[in-house]
Amino acid sequence: MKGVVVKSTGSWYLVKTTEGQSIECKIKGKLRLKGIKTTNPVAVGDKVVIEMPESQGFGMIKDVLPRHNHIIRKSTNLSKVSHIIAANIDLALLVVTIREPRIATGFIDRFLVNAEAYHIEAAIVFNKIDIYKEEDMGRLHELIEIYQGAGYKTFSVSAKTRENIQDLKLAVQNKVNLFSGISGVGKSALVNCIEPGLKVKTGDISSYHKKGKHTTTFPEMHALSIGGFIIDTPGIREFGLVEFRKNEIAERFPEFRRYQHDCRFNNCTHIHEPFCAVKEALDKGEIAMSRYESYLRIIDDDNLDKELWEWE
Ligand SMILES: Nc1nc2c(ncn2[C@@H]2O[C@H](COP(=O)(O)OP(=O)(O)OP(=O)(O)O)[C@@H](O)[C@H]2O)c(=O)[nH]1
Ligand SMILES: [Mg+2]
Ligand SMILES: [Zn+2]
Repeated sequence: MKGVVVKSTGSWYLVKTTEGQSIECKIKGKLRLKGIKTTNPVAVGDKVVIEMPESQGFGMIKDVLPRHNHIIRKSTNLSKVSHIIAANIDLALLVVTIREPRIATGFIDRFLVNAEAYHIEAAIVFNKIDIYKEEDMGRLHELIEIYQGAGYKTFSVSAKTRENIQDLKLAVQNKVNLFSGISGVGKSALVNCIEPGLKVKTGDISSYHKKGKHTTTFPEMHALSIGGFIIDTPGIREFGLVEFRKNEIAERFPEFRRYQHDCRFNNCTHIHEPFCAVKEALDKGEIAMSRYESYLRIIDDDNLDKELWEWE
């Protein structure tokens, strides 16, 4: 039988078969994927082949079909072992809020660099617009301008009042969507909004107090009645970019890509070289200063540097 992994707790996997059955499964013996060292050989979104031995009440995953992409998290920045968050994603949505908890642009930019590296389309969802004060609205419009200018879709929604949920629904329809973001931004609340029948557990706002506790503890894939799926994930704190080379980073900023061919030097780092088209675009306001600063910060990352010596 074939199916897709919709939930994984580490030792157990819930597989939805092509016939629509949900079967609890374990992994068969030494199922290992070539190339990547991971703590989990099978992730949510994986398409798998399972068998059901007569004598036992659960299935066995015996093969994982080739992935068209996957998104990885490192347990720590220096760790060599990665954890696959999800596989076969069509659209990665970063859910953020201007308030409760407040977003840092550096976090958004690292997320986007990651998605670009995996060649996964990304978009940004600003949630909780119902509680934004006037200055938050100003910040919201600033951020929308920055990210739409860089080439990303943005959504400004409220899971509470359902404002603009219809736009988000259209964007996720018939796709496998990954909902990412720090704890407490309302990822699960948005899943419930898009598919009201689900009743996914959401957090209690009084217990968040900036730091946020994790309400969702395992990635889980939910089927949508309009077609498609949403993979709801536990909150993440940061994105390690350790496997990147310095000269790869600029490539992951789509608005830099538009200019870099006009730089005088073809190995231009866009930092100190003369006749740099990226810096000229920055001076003209065609590239946002906050994006350029994120680029510099990522390039300066000590961990990234250390890793560079091993990779080059
Ligand atoms: N005012 C307001 N509150 C919201 C909105 N969306 C979510 N919340 C509240 O924010 C809190 C956190 O929501 P969750 O959906 O549990 O957040 P999450 O991102 O899934 O968090 P984790 O599962 O811990 O990663 C809950 O108390 C929600 O009721 C919104 O649009 N407006
Ligand atoms: Mg959640
Ligand atoms: Zn340049």
